[in-house]
Amino acid sequence: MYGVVIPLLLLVLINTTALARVREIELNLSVKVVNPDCHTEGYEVMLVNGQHPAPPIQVTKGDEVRITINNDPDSDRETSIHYHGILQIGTTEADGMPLVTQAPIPPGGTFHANFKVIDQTGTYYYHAHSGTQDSSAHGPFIVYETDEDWPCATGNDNILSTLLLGKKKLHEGPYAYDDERVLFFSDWLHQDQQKRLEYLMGPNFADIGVTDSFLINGRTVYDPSTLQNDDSCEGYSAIDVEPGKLYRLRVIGATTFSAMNFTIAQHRMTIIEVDGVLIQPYETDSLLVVPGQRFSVLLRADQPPEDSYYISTESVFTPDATSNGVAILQSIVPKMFEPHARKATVPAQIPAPPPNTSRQPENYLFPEFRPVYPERHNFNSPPDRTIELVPVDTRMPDGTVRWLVNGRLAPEWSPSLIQLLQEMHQVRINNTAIEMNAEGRGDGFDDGHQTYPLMVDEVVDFVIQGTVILDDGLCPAHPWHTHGMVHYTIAHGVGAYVHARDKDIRTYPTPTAKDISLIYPAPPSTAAPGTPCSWTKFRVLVKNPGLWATHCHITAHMLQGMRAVMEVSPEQIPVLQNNDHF
Ligand SMILES: [Cu+2]
Repeated sequence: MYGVVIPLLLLVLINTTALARVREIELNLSVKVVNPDCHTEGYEVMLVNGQHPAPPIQVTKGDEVRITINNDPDSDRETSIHYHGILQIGTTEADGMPLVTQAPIPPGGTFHANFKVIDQTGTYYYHAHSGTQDSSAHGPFIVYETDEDWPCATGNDNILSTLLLGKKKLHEGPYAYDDERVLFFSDWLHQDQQKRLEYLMGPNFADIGVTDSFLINGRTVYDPSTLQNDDSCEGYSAIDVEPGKLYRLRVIGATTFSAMNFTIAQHRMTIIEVDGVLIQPYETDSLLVVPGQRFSVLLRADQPPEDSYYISTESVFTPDATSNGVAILQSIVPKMFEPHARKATVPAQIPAPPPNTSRQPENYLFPEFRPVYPERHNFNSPPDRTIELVPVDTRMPDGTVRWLVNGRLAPEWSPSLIQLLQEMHQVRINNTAIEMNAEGRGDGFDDGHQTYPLMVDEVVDFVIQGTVILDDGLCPAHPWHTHGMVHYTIAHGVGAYVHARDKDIRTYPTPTAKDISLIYPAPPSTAAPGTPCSWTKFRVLVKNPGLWATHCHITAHMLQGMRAVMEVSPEQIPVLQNNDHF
């Protein structure tokens, strides 16, 4: 009998995987009070579908995604959702950047984001891009290579085949593993989200401070004694693994300003993915994750079964910050008729994270990463031109702090740049700004559109210059993110970038496509605020027409102006061609 059933079933499976699917997803945003770290009280934040983290969006490469976003009528704040790392090829209007690719969604409003996930796989996430909402309105966005690579536990369509044929391996590229888990890191502040926004943007802003708790999969415990005294405290997140199996951990750095290093007690990790791109195996026992950055690591559950192992975090670059992000890896032998979930066993004493022996920043930047699929581009070649961005935080006459980029305040288009361009008869790229920049005159900025115009097929290097910040002499790290395009970090250095002297420097022998680059931090100095103190250069091979924000992924910095918009070949942006689209 099986001889008949199985071939039929396989036929069905093969047929379904060949077809791109339409995935319809509804995201309902609303304001709720939550208390994920068992602090004395909860705080008011924006959530997606009432959950934190938000439910994962899972798609297969090539799928068409149709997302409906509803902002609750009682939410009292505008919102928008960005799909971080998804390139939005041909669909800039679905990128979710408020004031740039869309008007913000008002309370009670609805927005439809329709896009295809083209030629991308791996680990991404989605988050609100309005105000400070990204600290809570966020969830994983996973792109599988084929429908067969979906993990069973989270909606594999092939449960029947699993029952009949037994468990099979999951794959991506050359890698195979038994199952996968998500480690979703976020910051938690003991402050209402809207009050935080008012503080950051208002005249009383002093500094962005430190996080109160690191959450792992939406939970930690602020004060471990709560675990004994408060039954309502849900405790730490538990990650269940079966002894002997090989897991892909999808690590998502959804923090809003913290850079954190994490370790898993008694386990080593093999990094295989950075920002959606597969890399050759890289062994480590700790991993720095900065805001917006994702990794996948392979982890073998090879430690004694029926035991628990701490996943612990340590704040990097801000040593006085909390290190209370804790979760528990529990190794459980599955029992046939027992529910799998079990509350993690927590010893009374939470051990301090093990000391990190590789704390020098250069060890965090992984110049040794090598992509699985080699890049054809020669990164030693000169670019067509170089755009230098120098962000400086500045105390304004009204007492607020704003980051000026190349001396300019961040533009605020109303209701959005895309709509302003749509209303024009014809949108032309500013060739003069491009030519002048290529000749070393001007920084490439178009004063008309308040953007940096780029042309498809150009090779453009970006230098992001770190500068000494106000008040404390720090030269902090900035995790810089590009929307709508990948980039390749090719060099970094300390002090000021001087093009004539530094243009040929390369510090990354095998650049890997990414969407987050850490702008190199430097030791504190006595130099005046605004003094250049470190720099990082990344290369963009311009391909995707659209309006693409690029910004520091420390939300406070972005909101205060550390951002710019790349306007790529506007005459080729589909949504600017047919004006009746909107
Ligand atoms: Cu920053």
